[in-house]
Amino acid sequence: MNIQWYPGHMAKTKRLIKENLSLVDIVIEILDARAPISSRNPDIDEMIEHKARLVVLNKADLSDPIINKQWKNFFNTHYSNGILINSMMGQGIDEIIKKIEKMMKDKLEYLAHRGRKNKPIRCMIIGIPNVGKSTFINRIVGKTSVKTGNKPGITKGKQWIRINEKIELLDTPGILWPKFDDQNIGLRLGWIGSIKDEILDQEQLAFHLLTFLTQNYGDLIKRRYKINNLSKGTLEIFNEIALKRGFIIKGGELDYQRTAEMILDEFRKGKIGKISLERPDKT
Ligand SMILES: Nc1nc2c(ncn2[C@@H]2O[C@H](COP(=O)(O)OP(=O)(O)OP(=O)(O)O)[C@@H](O)[C@H]2O)c(=O)[nH]1
Ligand SMILES: [Mg+2]
Repeated sequence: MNIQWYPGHMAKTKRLIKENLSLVDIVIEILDARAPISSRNPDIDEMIEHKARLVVLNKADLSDPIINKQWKNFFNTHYSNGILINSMMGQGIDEIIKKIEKMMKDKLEYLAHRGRKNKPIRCMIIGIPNVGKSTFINRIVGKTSVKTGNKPGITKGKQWIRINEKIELLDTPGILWPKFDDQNIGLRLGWIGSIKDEILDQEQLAFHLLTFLTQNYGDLIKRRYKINNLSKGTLEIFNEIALKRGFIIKGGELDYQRTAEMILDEFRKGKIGKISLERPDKT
């Protein structure tokens, strides 16, 4: 499965980030807690240079709690910060505001000293498509200020949002990188819904996901799809799931497309269970 994707708007977003960088104090890099390495843009270090950075692992409600802790330690060790959050429900959001204020303490004091209290700290939110940037902003602001959606490519341009008298955020469109050297990165990005479904073969994507899940989260697959024996191979398991769900097309054939979409959808919504696709000790 060859995954290559770099539409024009990605190049535009990269320019947008570069052009606005001088206006911001902190870059908030949002990663997907299920795949913190694959969801990290390798160009980011080069793009944001020495700007202060806060690493946020979003969708921590969908990932494996044990591995979440390991990632938190990993990012705290290597990048001096890493906060686990759930933008849907708001967990971890307060910690972020405190962290931003702490990181910018000197600047806030300096501005207050100069009598320029109303100049806010500006944070740019960046991350790959569908990672939850806009949801995070809405949660932090406490109301729907920007559009969100369960597919990539929702945010089209930049937008400034004031969260309180001290902090202003800049929402940006999701950005992916030109090519995925490692096939597994492409797969994980497909699984978490950061690559448009239309350009990927859903059956292959789901088949690979099911293989990963039976190998790493076998008990969850057994429980969700009532499978007793996982040793029979992915194809057989896939067929069994299709049959159990009654996904059959005219003539009695199994509906692979529908089964594939269902497995991907259930994984993305966390219905199979709390699953991490990457762990720090395997990178
Ligand atoms: N379970 C869960 N879902 C989340 C979380 N944050 C965001 N989502 C969902 O993820 C989907 C994508 O959210 P958006 O905020 O639109 O993502 P985005 O990064 O702004 O996406 P683009 O604008 O397309 O780059 C939506 O369906 C959100 O409801 C989270 O912490 N947990
Ligand atoms: Mg968005």
